[in-house]
Amino acid sequence: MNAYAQNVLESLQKNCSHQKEFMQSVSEVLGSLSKLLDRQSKYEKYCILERLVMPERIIIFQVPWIDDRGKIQINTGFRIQFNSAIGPYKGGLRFHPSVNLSILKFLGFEQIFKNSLTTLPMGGAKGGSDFDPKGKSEREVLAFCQNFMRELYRHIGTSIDVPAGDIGVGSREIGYLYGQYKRIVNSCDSVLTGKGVNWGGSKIRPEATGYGCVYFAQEMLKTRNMDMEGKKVLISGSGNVAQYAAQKAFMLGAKVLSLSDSNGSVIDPDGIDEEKFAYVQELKNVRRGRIAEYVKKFPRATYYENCRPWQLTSCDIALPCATQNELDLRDAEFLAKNNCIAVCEGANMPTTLEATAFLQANNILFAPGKASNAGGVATSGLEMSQNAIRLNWESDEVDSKLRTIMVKIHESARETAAEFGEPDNYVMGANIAGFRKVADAMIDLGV
Ligand code: NDP
Ligand code: 2IT
Repeated sequence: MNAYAQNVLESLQKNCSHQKEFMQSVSEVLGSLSKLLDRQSKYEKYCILERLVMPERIIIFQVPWIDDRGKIQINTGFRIQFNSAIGPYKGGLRFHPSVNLSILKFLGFEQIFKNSLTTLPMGGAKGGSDFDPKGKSEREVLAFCQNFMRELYRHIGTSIDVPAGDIGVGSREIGYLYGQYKRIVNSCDSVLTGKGVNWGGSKIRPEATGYGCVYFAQEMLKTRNMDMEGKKVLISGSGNVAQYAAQKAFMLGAKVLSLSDSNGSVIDPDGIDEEKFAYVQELKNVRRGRIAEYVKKFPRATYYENCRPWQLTSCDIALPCATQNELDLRDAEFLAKNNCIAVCEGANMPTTLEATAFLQANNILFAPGKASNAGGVATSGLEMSQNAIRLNWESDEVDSKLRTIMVKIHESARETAAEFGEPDNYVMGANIAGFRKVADAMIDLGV
């Protein structure tokens, strides 16, 4: 590793060694900037790495709310405003019991480079709470969202910080959050993205992350003269990203063999089609049920309790779309042994560092989430544009802009990687391309 990057990493380690996910994402990024830093001394002169690894602002707040038994519950709310060099802070909110500073700092840090890659002017942020929406009533979710926004509203704004969804925050939660924001500030200023289409949302935003991930996979396959037709695809997760990755994959002729949730995985040897997709949408988005139920409706499928999909059957393409560190070295070894062609991340950092290194060493195409799942935030950027001009674009138009952005991200990651002598290294290409734009902006803006 470049000596400057190494020094920054070591001093960060002294303060943040307990923040494992954050250290993991920083070491991946700094590691892959080495060749650029060897060539360019200006980043060290301006202390860019030291400034980049420290959030510009962290907001932590109390969220009290009243449950259905009338008891007061208290959760912690967070917003990490990581970097605003190229635009207002932008990034999702995650509601999940595992949420802590390490996880949100890793997500906010990744978001800086991802947003830079989208070609749109958006800085990096992330936020959320350790609140668990699972098993809560509609009223409890509403109460939590309203009390979360009761504090968050003062820190956000259309030119300041624009939150959106992530794990546990979908269109229902965005509605409750935005409703409360509007009530407090008396302004329809569209401060969140992922809104419903009837109240300022963009068409294709729900689909965007999953579709974008598959568009990126298509581009990677093209480099080997292949396409999605007839490919066996394993997908983890069954939430927003997984659902639409599955839909786009089968629309392009692939056979989607799996979905999962935190309890287990389903393998469907016949593949998921439009009818099964509609069933999963109703199961997960309306009834908020478990993926285990899938096999009752489609008995040719098998449910594997407490298993992730990767070693349950062989595949050509793996799309991890659930959560961080859900594909490890042993999974990677299994994929390689069974001639997997590509792993394209729909989730944020789902592949461990060891698994990534193994996949790359074994000539498996590997796309890091900051490139391949950027379609979600890119379409959030398009939602901001539509809100600013007070117009709504049709689905075809948004989808075609999304497709163009994913092709450009692929091109820029690949061309940047080639510039440094490793054309297939999408991790290096995405990190350098995303970093350069932000770092040069930081230099332009002065200290
Ligand atoms: P959802 O809440 O809609 O779905 C999350 C899915 O992942 C669910 O199936 C959930 O299962 C599963 N999951 C969550 N945590 C775990 C865990 N610890 N172990 C196993 N499974 C788990 O979230 P999204 O689909 O929006 O997000 C999925 C991933 O994509 C995340 O990494 C997110 O950061 C990333 N992402 C999302 C974007 C978006 O636009 N929504 C954009 C870019 C990235 P269960 O129901 O059991 O919890
Ligand atoms: O991780 C992500 O990019 C998201 N959760 C989407 C963020 C956004 O602002 O749309």
